[in-house]
Amino acid sequence: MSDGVRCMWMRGGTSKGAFFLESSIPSDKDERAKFLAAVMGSPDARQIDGMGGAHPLTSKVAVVSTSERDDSDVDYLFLQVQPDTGSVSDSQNCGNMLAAVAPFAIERGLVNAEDGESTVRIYMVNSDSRADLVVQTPGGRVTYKGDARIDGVPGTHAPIMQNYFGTAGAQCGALLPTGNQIDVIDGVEVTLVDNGMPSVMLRASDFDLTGYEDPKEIEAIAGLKDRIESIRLKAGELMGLGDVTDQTIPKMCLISPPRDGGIINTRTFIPHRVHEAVGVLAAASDAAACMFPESVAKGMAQFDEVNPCRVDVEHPTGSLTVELEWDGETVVRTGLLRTARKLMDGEVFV
Ligand code: NQM
Repeated sequence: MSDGVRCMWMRGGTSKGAFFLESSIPSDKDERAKFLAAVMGSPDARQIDGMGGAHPLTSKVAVVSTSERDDSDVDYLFLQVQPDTGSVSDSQNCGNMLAAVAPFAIERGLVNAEDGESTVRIYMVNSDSRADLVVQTPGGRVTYKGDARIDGVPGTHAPIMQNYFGTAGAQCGALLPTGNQIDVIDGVEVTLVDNGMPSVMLRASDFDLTGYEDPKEIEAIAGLKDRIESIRLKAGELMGLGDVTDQTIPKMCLISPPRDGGIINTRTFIPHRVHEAVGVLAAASDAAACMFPESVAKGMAQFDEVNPCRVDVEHPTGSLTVELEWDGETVVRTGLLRTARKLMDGEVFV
């Protein structure tokens, strides 16, 4: 039998996956990809011979190390393992997994905890930007128990506050990568945006959808995935991301008017399966796009002009609250509440 590799399995927000110290996995990129695909049991849509949960949201990896930067305690690299193909991509960041990076860093001794609350300063390698996370640490130990509730996760848990800096244009160079509030691709009006997650906003009604359909219902509509993918490939070029065929960005967000007091309602292709909720940074990007009066959200988005503003992005299983702070031109801070939980600490065998 091969040797086991130390690994913690954690839920971060509405995602879950493997958390490794960088030093415990192969450093060569190809070797690392092979190793992680084997950990998850890919390529195989069911991931039956591995730990993955047969969905992109449960086939995620966080690689954490001590940071050499003055402004950060740890570096976080996010890797997405696609269940069916086994491809491993570093093209995107993941704000849900990020929620668990902070407690993981404390649990593994990379960061010392205070009595009460501890702030972990994280450099996010994928998007070359930073976030400060506040973790509950009574008596200097991480607790996962608490009263915070996030939609898409049953029960309540300890709050983890996330403050992101420098997310506007992190991967595309500008909050509106083409400089336009509207672009037209394949005859469809879109808004291209990057507030930490390159995203394409589309009106659900342009695809004969209400926008309130269940993710499975949307995935089953004949021809829809192909239309969305055709727009995605062109949007990737326009956003300066190059050929995105094998990348997990940009995300494709179908929007419709909010029904529950939120700013907008969403159904997001990530980019091929439809999210059961919404990605954290995807929601941050969607909310930011809504602030532009001529975006595709015109006539749908409901917000007032306070700064920082707090808005709810509606999704299939509830809503996600995003706080945006502006400097007049762009977003300078994005705040989000998440929770996380340690599920397993041990060794994984490939
Ligand atoms: O947008 C899913 C998730 C994500 C990404 C995805 C995320 C984010 O919900 O910050 O968290 O879009 O692939 O975990």
